[in-house]
Parts: sequence; structure tokens; C-alpha cells
Amino acid sequence: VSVRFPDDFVFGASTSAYQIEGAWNEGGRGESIWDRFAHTPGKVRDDENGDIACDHYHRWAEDLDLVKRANLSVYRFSTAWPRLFPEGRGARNPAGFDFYDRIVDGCFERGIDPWLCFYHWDLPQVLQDRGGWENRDIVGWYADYAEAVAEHFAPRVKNFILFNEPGVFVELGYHHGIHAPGIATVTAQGAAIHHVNLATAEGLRRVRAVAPAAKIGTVLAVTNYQPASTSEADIAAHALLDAENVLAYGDPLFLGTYPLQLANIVGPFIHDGDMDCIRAEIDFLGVNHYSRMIVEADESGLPRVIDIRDVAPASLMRWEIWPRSLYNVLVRMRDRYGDIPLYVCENGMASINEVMNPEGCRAPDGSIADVDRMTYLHGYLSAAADAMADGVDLRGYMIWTLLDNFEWSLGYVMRFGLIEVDPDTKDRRPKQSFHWYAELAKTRTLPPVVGDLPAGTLPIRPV
Ligand code: IFM
Repeated sequence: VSVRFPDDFVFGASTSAYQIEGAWNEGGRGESIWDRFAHTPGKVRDDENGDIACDHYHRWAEDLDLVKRANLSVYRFSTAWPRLFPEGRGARNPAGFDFYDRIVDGCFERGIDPWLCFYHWDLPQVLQDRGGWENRDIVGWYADYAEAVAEHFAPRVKNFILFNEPGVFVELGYHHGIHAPGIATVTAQGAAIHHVNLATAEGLRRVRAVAPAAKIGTVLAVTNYQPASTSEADIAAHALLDAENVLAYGDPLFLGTYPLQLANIVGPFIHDGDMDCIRAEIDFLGVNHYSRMIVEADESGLPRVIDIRDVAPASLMRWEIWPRSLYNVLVRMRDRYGDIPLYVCENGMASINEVMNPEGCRAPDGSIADVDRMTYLHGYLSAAADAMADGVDLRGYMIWTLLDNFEWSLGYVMRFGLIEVDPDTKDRRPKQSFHWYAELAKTRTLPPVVGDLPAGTLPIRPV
């Protein structure tokens, strides 16, 4: 039975500034924590960085042409805070505003709806020098920034996103130290969690005031964590990881509470009155989802994700490919937080074949025949349709991502794009999944996946 999405369901693509723009020191842009981190030897795989990335800063028109060619009605991008406010606060950088004006106007010229995300991890370094997300003052710094951006781009931009995946930048950047700014303490983790949540609520109020007609949402990374066993230790470890990564942000936003597991971590940073103003009446919730993760307790009882690469289908990220997990998280968000409109704001995969078997997945015309990605997308989109059939108010799907790009501490080896980017010339070449996704966006019906998975690929389990 073919799966058909409703006429008002939107298909789009998501990107983020640091991962594609490049031009890190052009056009008056200030330094971000990702510039500093990536320029520090040993922090990023092969010491790669986003200095040039996909050179989207110069090639943006070509990229928007590709979005149009893919029949997408939505382009989700993020503004780089240090490109707009090189000092983090105070003086604006007119060239930065001009750049995003070109993106927004360029979208309209092509019949694309631009969705603007204020924060996809590239904090101005000057603000990190003052403590970054550990400093409670960041609530005001962020709200001032988001308000200024919203004021400039509304009413042209009709959909704003407050944060992309706070759980990921806090956990990896302030708790485990493997992302910028590279801090690894529980104190930093607790402070950052609470300040991001206060910033979400305050940001919403301030953006709402200057863009009353806009839809304002935020985006959470919602992994489908499952305990490895019914042992008390595994269940507790699972609950802690789920609390740190998912509920730490969803619960304050929708319920005005923190999960019990975080009481000692976040508690010290909560001031009187905070919990009365931490809820935010957002208009939609973005769900970024890639995978299920099975969690066990390590020797000290702390959560550890089991590496399933050798026993289950997985992407190059070692993330399990199990489409049912998307159904699970969409239903969970609805059941826990109520009937708010949902959008999948990221979903996609880094192909093993493209890196380990590059010649084996080239079509005769030289393009990448990414049957694994199309199979992945077919499975996850079918799961999304199942969730809708079960009453989840899912309004759209934005793939991660348009272009092969800078995958943070893993550099350029993880290729999530619908479009291959030549590492030297930066020339763009659509993969077969690009055409597959364009067909879906045009017909709203899931196209069949034609072609065989390269030999040796573990089969993707059905939903
Ligand atoms: O590339 C990232 C993106 O920046 C945030 N969500 C997950 C993607 C893949 O890891």
C-alpha cells in the first residue's frame, strides 16, 4: 500500500550555519566557540574545521536553487550569532544581516518558506569567555539576540525556532567536553541545562512581542532510549540518560518541572520564581530523531549506550537503523506533552557505503546511488505516517540534510547530505536520494526504493 501525506504536510531540508557557511572570518563575522574548538589541535577528527565548510556563504544561490529543484517548500537554516553580533551583544554587523536577508529573499524568489533557527550551537567566543551557558546572564544575552533577529526578519519569516537540540550541545559541550566549548563537569552541565531552559522561555516571550504573527517553536533531539534489561541498574541508568538528554528540556517547557533524576544536577541553579516562568507556550515542537539507543549501567552505575554496529543495521555514526523508533518518539511527545503540532526537523543518515565502499555505490552517471539512504528514509517516513494514522499531529518533515557538511567533532567523514560536495572544488552533485526525495515532495506519496543495497550491508529491518 503506498503511503500518501496530506496536501498541507510540508517537506523541507534542514541545515545549520557553522556546518555549511564557511567564511568564518569574512564579512565582519566574529569568532564562535566552534572556530576556537576546531582550531585547537586534537579536538576534531583529522583537525578539520568549518573555515570553508561547503562555502555556502558564497554559493547560497546555487544551494537555494537545489532546494527548489528538490520541490521542497521549506528551508530550515540557522543564523550564526557571531555573524550578526560579532561581540555577542551591542553593535550589529550589517554585512551579516545582509547575508541572511539574501537567504530569506532568495527563498521567497524560489517559492520556498524560510524557517529561521536562532541557535544551532555557534555561540560567540566572547560570550563563552564570560562563562557561556554556565553564566546566568546568558538568558538576557540570548533573549536580546533572538529579539533583534526576529524584529529584523519578521514578518517576512513566519516560523522561528528558538534552539536546535539543547540536549546535544549541553551534554556534548558542557558535560562530556567532546564538542565546543569542551567543558566536562556536572556543575557546568546543571547550570547550562537550567539557563537554556530559562532562555527558551524568555526568548519566546521576547520574540512573541516583536513577531506576534509568527509561529515560534523549539527543536529537541529525541532519541528512543530503551533499557538493556529489566535489572534495576539498567533501568536507573536508562532513566538518567533519558532525563539528561530529553526530559531535561521537554519537562520544564511543557510541564514546568524537572525530572527527579536531575534534582541534584540542576537544583543548585534554580532561583526562587524560576519554575513559575520556565514553561513556554510554544506553537510547535520540532523533533529531531535518528535512532533507538539501548542503555545499560556501566561498572559505576552510570549510563552507557551499547554499540550495536555488529549486531544490527546501523549508519556510519553507529546509530541503529530501526524506523519504529521514530513512531515511538512522536507518540511519546504527544502522550507526555499534549497535542501540540509536531514537525520532524531532522532525520537522515550518514551512509557507511559512501565512505567504505565509494566505488560500489556510484551509478553509471557518476552520481552516488545511495540505496541505503533511500531505504532508511522510506522506513522512517513510513513510521511517521503510522504515527499520524494513530492521531499524532505531525505537520511536516525536514530531512537532515541538504549537503554533505561539517559533522562537528567528526569532521567531514559523516555524509548526511542529499547532495555530495566535492572536498576540493566544492562542486555540488545530487545523489540518487535527492531525486527520490524530490519525487516524494512532488507527489506526497512515498516512492518505492529501486536498486540493491551494496553487498555486505546489513539489512534494514521493516517498521
Ligand atoms: O549534524 C547534526 C546536527 O547539527 C544536529 N543534529 C544531528 C545532526 C547529525 O549528527
